[in-house]
Amino acid sequence: MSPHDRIVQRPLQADYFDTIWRNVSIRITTWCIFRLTANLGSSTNIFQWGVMQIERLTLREIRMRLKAPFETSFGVTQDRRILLAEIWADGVRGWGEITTVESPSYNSETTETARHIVSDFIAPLVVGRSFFAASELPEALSGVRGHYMAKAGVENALWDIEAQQQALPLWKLLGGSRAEIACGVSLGIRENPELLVKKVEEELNSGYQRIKLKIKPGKDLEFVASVRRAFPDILLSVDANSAYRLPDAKHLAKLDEFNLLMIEQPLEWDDIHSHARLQAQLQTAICLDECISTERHAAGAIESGACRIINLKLGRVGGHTSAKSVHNTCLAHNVPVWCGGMLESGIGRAHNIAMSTLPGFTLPGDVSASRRYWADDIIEPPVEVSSRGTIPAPNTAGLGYRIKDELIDKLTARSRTWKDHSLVGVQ
Ligand code: OSB
Ligand code: MG
Repeated sequence: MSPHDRIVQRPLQADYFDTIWRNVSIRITTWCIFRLTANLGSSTNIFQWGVMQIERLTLREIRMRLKAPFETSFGVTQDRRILLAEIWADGVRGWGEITTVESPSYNSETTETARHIVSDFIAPLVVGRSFFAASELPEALSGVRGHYMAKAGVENALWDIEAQQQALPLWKLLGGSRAEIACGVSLGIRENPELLVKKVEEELNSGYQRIKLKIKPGKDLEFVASVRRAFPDILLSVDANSAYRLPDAKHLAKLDEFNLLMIEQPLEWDDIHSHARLQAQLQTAICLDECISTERHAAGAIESGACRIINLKLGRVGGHTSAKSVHNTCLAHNVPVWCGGMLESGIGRAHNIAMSTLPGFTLPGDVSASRRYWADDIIEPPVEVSSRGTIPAPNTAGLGYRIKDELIDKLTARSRTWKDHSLVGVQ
């Protein structure tokens, strides 16, 4: 019998099972190698397999009143409607904040659009599923276009869970490299320059390292000139929240004489190209905020010369996974980043602190003390800023702050819970 005959005579079925078995074992081996390397990259314990089975998601809207109204070029805010995502996986609870404002005036999202998107699309895609890592969320939610803040609130809650499962502070899980972060403040538009100068003095006395002034047409040059005259050497910047247009270039160039660290988002919220044309006419660095929602936006803005600095907001870019990739692109291009704020409650603030420990955050951010915003924050201890204008990164697992459940219940205006009904015994 020739070898060829032997092959032909082998029962067909055995061949078939052989192929299947080989396929299955290759898949299992590949999966094991993938898991081990993934764990090597993300954790100190390579035997920690960390599957997160999402048992429950509660989306609640809390109402919180800012201590003082905050005025930007797009309006005045005092009463906040904040969405919180509370997620349970394998008996561990994680929290995320959806950092929308109430109207579509900063970007196109609102608290109400985020509630719709989480309720009708994100929750059904997430509850009952298992994830090896929070970084899988962007792929799982890729069928939902845009709505970055809605996605971020949910993804960030999973990052909190993953950090707790690995017994790591969130900032360490993210790859943070600094034990404290540098803080600045963002000051709303004031009635007159004298009031603004008084407020700046107060914040400098508290230790803040950088002052940012909100500006709009008619409330710009005179205000900036007064502050610069009173404090010739401080780190000073301005934020226009898209209040100007390219034909205003000559007017904006008058800001050059005030030695500002940056002009943040002078032109329209979705227009990177015009910022490149404006940057060519200014000495002062442009910093983009509203324009940057993805790593591709960041790369495009940097390569086209639309900005020299990027304000990185965790919600605006869709959560920690995307934030890390925007951060990495900026670092690779030597573009400094800093952490922006969205008048967050303590939960969003704690996530901002964790992100700000990444190595590319080389400028003071808009992350400041809880007491500047709230009479009673929803985390304990509240975020406090040292007399050197820094916040230490917490050393306990996860977000690193205790969540004040009772207070959150009291502030809750509405809430909805999704459960994995295939799990027995889940309340
Ligand atoms: O443009 O950075 C902004 C607040 C709401 C919306 C947009 C912005 C801001 C702030 C406040 O500047 C930053 C903070 O103190 O949280
Ligand atoms: Mg801004």
